[in-house]
Amino acid sequence: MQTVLVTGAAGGIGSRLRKLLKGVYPNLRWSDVKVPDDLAPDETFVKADLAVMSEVETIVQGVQGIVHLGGFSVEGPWDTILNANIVGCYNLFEAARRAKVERIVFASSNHAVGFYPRHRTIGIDAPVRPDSRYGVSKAFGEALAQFYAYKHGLRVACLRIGNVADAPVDKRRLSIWLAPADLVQLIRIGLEHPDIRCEIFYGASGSARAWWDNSSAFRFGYRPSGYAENHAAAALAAEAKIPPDSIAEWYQGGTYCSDEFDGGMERSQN
Ligand code: 15L
Repeated sequence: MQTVLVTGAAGGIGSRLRKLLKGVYPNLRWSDVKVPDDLAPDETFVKADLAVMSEVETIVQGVQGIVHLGGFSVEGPWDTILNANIVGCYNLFEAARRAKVERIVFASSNHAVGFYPRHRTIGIDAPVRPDSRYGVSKAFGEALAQFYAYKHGLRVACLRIGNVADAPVDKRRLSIWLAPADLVQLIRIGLEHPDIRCEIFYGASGSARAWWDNSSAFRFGYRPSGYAENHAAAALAAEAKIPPDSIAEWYQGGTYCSDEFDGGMERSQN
């Protein structure tokens, strides 16, 4: 990988990666709809709106790999999700195909499967069960990945990211926390491993309370360095300050499930 494009450079994960990926690939091209506040003089940045195909075509020129973090990163109104995550993700994959990009690492999310109850351990064979319009857009991105991989030969790794932070911030995050260094490890597997075809990995570090069977990532050599339980005391102390929410606490997606909830199927057992 000579040149790697990373979209979403101004976001929370993108801002961390601008430091963590420095020097890993010879040329890094960063992009976002807004210029990052802390852009360094030695960083190559190209502004682009993912919803505008001509702008996406410009940023993908001459790159071999893409880390696609760009889009709206939480639940939002339909128009926002539609433009940033659905149209934007389609434009990214389609422009990548036209430009003969070899690989994409797609930042999917745990919210593509958020409506599984916490007592279930799910692998990558569980059907998507999005908990929000945002989660639906991530499931759409995973479907695009399969389409472009099997139809057009793009190599894609979809990372169902849990929660990237220095440490798990509450009880739910003890099950889904992803240490920044482990995210880098997963991205590098996606961009570099010779056997990547179209894979789904859970973006989680080690956890005694895991809800996900991440053997698909382990098969590709993923060995998480972070261990959530080391931070349990602080996370549980923070949890004690959060108001009770029986729906959020039942499902893996937390408040993404309880927000706007009127489904009646409270606490689905399966
Ligand atoms: C996500 O997908 C979001 O991007 C992030 O902001 C968090 O809400 C995270 O999921 C989470 O579930 O903690």
